Amino acid sequence: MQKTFIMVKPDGVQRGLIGEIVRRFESKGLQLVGAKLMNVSRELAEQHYAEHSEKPFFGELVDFITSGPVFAMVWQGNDAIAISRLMMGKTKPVDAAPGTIRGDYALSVTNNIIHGSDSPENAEREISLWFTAGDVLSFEKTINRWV
Ligand code: RTP
Ligand code: MG
Repeated sequence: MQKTFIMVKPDGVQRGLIGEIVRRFESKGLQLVGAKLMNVSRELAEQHYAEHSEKPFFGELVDFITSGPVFAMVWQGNDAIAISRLMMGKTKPVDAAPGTIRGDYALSVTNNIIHGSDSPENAEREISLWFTAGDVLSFEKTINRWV
């Protein structure tokens, strides 16, 4: 069973899309095992996006992620990382297919609603960066056998 870190970015929170995004993930059959609405410090944003620290858009990206509350989550399920990335859609608005979250709701490469871990290594790193171990639960959903 794989875990992934998913975050509704400040634009998604402001636009009232938390419920829609949680609904899509729940409908897919993934299981929510951790969640919190929170403000993001510059330090946390810089650590989270450390791999992009040399990119020209880094400053804008950190400004954006720290601009308002985000909804941070941990979801689990078979192939949760790849499935979540498919549901999110591509980074560039012109490549994000209709039916995906970005394809349906985002027109901007910066204001793109949602973050999801892109590899098992990054999922592990991001979950431990955003959550303390005790805030990620371990419990069985009996409906799992049906999906
Ligand atoms: P994320 O990490 O937020 O889930 O997005 P991603 O994997 O689809 O894209 P990534 O390459 O990791 O880039 C991280 C975020 O940086 C912003 N970005 N801006 N101006 C640009 O060319 C540019 N490229 C990327 C996006 O907000 C992207 O989500
Ligand atoms: Mg990324």
